[in-house]
Amino acid sequence: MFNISIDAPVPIRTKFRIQLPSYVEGRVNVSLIGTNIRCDTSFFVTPLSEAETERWTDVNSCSDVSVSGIYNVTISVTEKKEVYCEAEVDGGGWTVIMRRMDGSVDFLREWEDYKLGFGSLDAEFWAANALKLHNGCQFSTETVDHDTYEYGNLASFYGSPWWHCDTVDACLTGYYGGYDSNKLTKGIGWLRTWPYDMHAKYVCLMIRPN
Ligand SMILES: [Ca+2]
Repeated sequence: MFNISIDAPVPIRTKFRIQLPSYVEGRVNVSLIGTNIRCDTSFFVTPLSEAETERWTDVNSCSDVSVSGIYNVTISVTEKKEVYCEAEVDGGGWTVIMRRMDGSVDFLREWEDYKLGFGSLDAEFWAANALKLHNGCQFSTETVDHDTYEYGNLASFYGSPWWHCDTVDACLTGYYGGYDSNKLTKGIGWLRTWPYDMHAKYVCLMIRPN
């Protein structure tokens, strides 16, 4: 059991998972028919699995793996694709579609980047085809306004490309680096954790079939 404190350090190279208090954990405002989605945010950085020996292994899906790591999964009859599978959280079987952990990748990107995916499966990334997810609202980026907010573009105002509707309740693609008085609305936030003084250092967004 870990004591939840914002000041507590993460044991280096230790494999563990923190049970988050309910107010920083929850379901992202995105629905997907036939699929579960889970979003974990934390004020700590969760060490990645070091299952290097499993890398490149062909599997049908993340449901088939028992150790978290990068696998070559079957997308269709003719196509395979590398993805990061999470095998330990809540029974496993998750395909990770987004992770942020150190600020090494810029998430304030254009539409095409979000469509194709970017970053590194070893660290921070956005997985391709994630735009197929939707919550009834369309995905917006800084220069592509698809939200229903009539006075402007929330993705631009909050520095966070997302499936924004007419308000912002998730800022998972926001600026990595915490509170900045000049960037009040820019940070990695989730419901009540933002936009004030609690910015997540770790985000993991993942999906699995029902
Ligand atoms: Ca708008």
